[in-house]
Amino acid sequence: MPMQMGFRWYGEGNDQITLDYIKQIPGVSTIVWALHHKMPGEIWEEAEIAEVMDQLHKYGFNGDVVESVNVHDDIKIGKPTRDALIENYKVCIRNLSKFGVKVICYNFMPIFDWTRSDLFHPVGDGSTALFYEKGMIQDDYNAMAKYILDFTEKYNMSFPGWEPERMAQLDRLFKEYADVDHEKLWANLKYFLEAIMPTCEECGIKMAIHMDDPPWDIFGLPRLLISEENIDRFLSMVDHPNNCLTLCSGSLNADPNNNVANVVRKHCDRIAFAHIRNVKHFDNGDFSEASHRDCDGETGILEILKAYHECGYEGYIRPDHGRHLWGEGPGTVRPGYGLYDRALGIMYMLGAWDMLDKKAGTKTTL
Ligand code: DNO
Repeated sequence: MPMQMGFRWYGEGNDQITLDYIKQIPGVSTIVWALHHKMPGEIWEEAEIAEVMDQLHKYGFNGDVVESVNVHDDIKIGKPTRDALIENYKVCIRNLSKFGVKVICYNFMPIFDWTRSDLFHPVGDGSTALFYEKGMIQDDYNAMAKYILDFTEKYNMSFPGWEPERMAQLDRLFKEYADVDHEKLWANLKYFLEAIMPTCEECGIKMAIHMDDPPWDIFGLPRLLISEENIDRFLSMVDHPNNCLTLCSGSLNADPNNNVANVVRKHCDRIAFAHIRNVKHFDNGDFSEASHRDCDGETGILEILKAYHECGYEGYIRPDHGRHLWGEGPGTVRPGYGLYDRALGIMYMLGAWDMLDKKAGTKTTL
């Protein structure tokens, strides 16, 4: 099975980009989807899954990859309620497998998912992109959350991982995480994975943990998937073929010391899902997201693609955040998830991939 190209889609009535538009991008076979109305811990019902699958199949897409089935904070904190929540997670795995899902992307970041200080920052060419100003993500988590939530409220959209119901309880959540240090979070991650691995094996589903974004502790909360060393630890901690990675190049390389191509070469068989995102670094620790073109950032996009090609990568890949172009902006597009730059990203990746095929005398049919 060759690698498959995916495109993230937020669902009917929840994404301005329609499936018939996505269909016109060359090479896309997989829609990366989720039931975005579900809170962490809730069961994904079969009928709800079937409805989305029918929409995808009508266009000839598969729905092999779900991003994300979010993990409840009680599991991350290690509260006594976690066992019942893990049982619910297993039901989700079983239900998804009945409709052919192969990969579940998730993350194990305490409280916050991806974190940025500016969602539409000028890139300098008339477009905008997600931006992280280090100085602004220091002490005041309420201010940062308010910025994101005001945005979602103003434009009547929700962001996965930023559920207003959960965000309304930030102070309580921070208290509950007070004694969760790195080691405790590792132990809770291990407990969760060991509990679900038999179900994953039985269902043929790979659990693919997303890198922490950004890859360092924020607001005093521990983060684990932040470096090659910690990825090694994660994979050997639960050394099971269904325990895999969503290797997000941009999240990992937000720390410029991380060499993503090295991780690909070392762990290719455990990467179920590849996110390709480019990052431009500034000396003071700030970073901006950039086009997928190699020279527009420092993530090493070509070297990463070369590593995947050399390893005979057989997983799913998708362009990750792009810039907002040609009239895309607040209210018309989800930050990072416009149509145009992600489509350009796919063409860039396929161009590189076709050339790698040509050089190696191989052929990938996408
Ligand atoms: C941001 C995404 C993340 C990712 C989750 C996975 O755009 O990369 O929100 O989907 O962290 O659980």
